Amino acid sequence: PVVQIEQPRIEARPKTIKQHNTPLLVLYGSNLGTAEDIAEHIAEDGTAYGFRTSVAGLDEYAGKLPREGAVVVVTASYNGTPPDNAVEFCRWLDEYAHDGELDGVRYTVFGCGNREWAATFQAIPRKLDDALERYGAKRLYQRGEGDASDDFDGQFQQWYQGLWKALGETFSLEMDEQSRSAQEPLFEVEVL
Ligand code: FMN
Repeated sequence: PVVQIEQPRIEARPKTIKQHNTPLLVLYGSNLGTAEDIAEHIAEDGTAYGFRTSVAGLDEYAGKLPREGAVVVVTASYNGTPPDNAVEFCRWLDEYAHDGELDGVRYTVFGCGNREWAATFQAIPRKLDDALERYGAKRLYQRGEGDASDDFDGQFQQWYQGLWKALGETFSLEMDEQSRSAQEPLFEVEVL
């Protein structure tokens, strides 16, 4: 079955807080736009939280992950293989990356998947999460999994709620928790 996913809807945004300019790079692996939309919204919220944000497809950063700030990866899988704009990134990890190459990189991963592809559910997010750690990057926050055949939005929200706190702790930032309710969703992804 074809699963149609609506554009994420912005519910509320963090108020602008102190501009600390910590770099936040949000990378996506996406064919149909779900992971890309989520990446864009994470970046927008990051800007509102005072980060210096950028968003790009994973392939643009093959072999070039920054050691300053944080990297958030949002990616889908297609029959266990990478989305079109993550092929080179995965090839770099498979064939060229070596131990210690990613020392100093801090990252987290959210995977967009669908359990109807049971054998390869979350294959690429899991692979990237493992490989980044193996080559020396530090996971600053646990990987999240969204399942489009289930409560994708709820699963995303649960992961997302802890993301800014983890980033704040990693970089010793004063995140203004009173600027918004921690329980209030920033946006929803509806699976139709
Ligand atoms: N999800 C998985 O977890 N594992 C898969 O192997 C997988 N294969 C897919 C193959 C096809 C042809 C399609 C249409 C979807 C597949 N999915 C799989 C689900 C997509 O990864 C999921 O819908 C994701 O949100 C799509 O993200 P995108 O819109 O950013 O491309």
